[in-house]
Parts: sequence; C-alpha cells; structure tokens
Amino acid sequence: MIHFVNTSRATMATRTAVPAPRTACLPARFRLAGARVARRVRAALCGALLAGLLVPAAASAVPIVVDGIPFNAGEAAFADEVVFFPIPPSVTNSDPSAALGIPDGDFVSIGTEGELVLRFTDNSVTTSGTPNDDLYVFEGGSVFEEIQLFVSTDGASWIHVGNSTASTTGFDLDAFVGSGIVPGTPYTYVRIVDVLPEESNLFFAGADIEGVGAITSGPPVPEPGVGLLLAIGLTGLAGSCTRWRARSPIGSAKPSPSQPGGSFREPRER
Ligand SMILES: [Ca+2]
Ligand SMILES: [Ca+2]
Ligand SMILES: [Ca+2]
Repeated sequence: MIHFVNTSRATMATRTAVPAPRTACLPARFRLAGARVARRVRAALCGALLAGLLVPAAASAVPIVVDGIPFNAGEAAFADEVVFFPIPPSVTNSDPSAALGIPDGDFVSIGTEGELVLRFTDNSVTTSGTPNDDLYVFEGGSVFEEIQLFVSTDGASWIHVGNSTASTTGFDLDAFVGSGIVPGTPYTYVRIVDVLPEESNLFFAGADIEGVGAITSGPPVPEPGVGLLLAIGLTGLAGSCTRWRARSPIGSAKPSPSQPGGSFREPRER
C-alpha cells in the first residue's frame, strides 16, 4: 500500500513555525514608515562617518603675532615634525624639536653647511597669488646666519625658494612659479641648509632655527600610506552603505517579503 504525503501542508507547517516579525501585526503603512526612518538614519550615519574621514579636524585658528608677523592659522601655521637632522658637531642646542611650533627663543643649531628637514602635518604652505610672503623662517642666536630654503611635496624633490637676508626672513612662493612652484599646491616639507661662511663658533655652529611658519597656510596632506589606508577604508564603508541600502525594502527594486515593510506577500498555500 502506498501512502502519499501532502508535501504542500508540510511546507506550510515549516513556514508557520518561524516566529512572525513583531511588526507584522502593524498596518502596512506603519511598517513602511518605520523602514523609511531606519533607512534615513543609516544614510545619515554613513554621511556623518564619511564627512568625519574626509574633512580634516579643525585646527586651532586663533590668529597669533610673532615678532610682529601675523599668522592667521594660529599655532597650526608652524612646522610640526622633524624629518631629517644629521646632528652637527655642536655641543649644545642640538635638539631639532626646538624648531617646531611657535618660536619661543629656543633653537637648534644645524651646523656649518648642515641641514634640517621639517614637515607640516596639520597644515601646509602654499601660494597666495600675490607677492606677499607665504612662509617665514626664524633664525636665532646672537649672529645672523644665512640659510637656503627649499620646499617639497614629497620630501624628495626640492624647490629652492630663496636665501634668508635677515634673522627673520619671509619667502614668497609665488616668485618661483615657473621655477618649480605650482600655484595652489600644498607643500608640506621644508628643508633648511646653512650657507657658508661660518659666522659663529663650534658651540653654535651654523644657523640657529627657532621655527618655521606658514603665512599662506594650506590644508594638511596625509602621508601616502595614510592616504592608501583611508581609500581602502572609504571603499569598504561605501560598500557597507550600499549593502544597507540594498537590504532596505524602501527604494529596492524588489523588496524582500521576509523583511518588515515588504510590499508583497507570498501566496498562501491551501
Ligand atoms: Ca603645523
Ligand atoms: Ca606669495
Ligand atoms: Ca644665528
């Protein structure tokens, strides 16, 4: 004797065993409204997160005046990091961090024909489009010592933007457009090289750098490695946002009936 099994009823029993969504008891229009709100919250969160990653944190923008020179970007205008400093045969004043931040009378002696490379991390220096100075170097000590100044976008290719003419000297990047400087480019590296002759004794050999500040302060530029990580992170985030949107029943080409707010039902089996 052959027994036939009603597979249709068995399938229906399996489906009815799954707990119904809590929203299933709500009218369809309330479920649609709830899904719409959820989608907008997700979109807002995605937008806020992307904005937070793309827009650099606001640096201190309280203008300050140093030696009579106004720096509208405030403390952020000054160099932030020592990149390269071969310690000269100077017994004292050999700490290169003295050249960072707002000049305060402390300085680093870079040695006769010595050099110092600094970097802007929360800002950059760029052109102003005018013959006004865009960058200042503060040289200290009791004797003025001439320096050559270079700027760079990568710390490898350098553009000479002049020599100092006094302990505190301004440099106009626009004067070197056509000689390496590209208008509007944010330069983040600064290289200072002491120029002969030697004006001081061994203990204060070479130029004494107190600080470097950008008058025309531009946006910060992330390091290449940081930029790559940021790009990877943004790609992943964009993918997550797309998947969230795709899963949302509102705006989908074909909403899933298994989600609250689905716009159609499976036909009932009898
Ligand atoms: Ca800075
Ligand atoms: Ca200028
Ligand atoms: Ca000096």
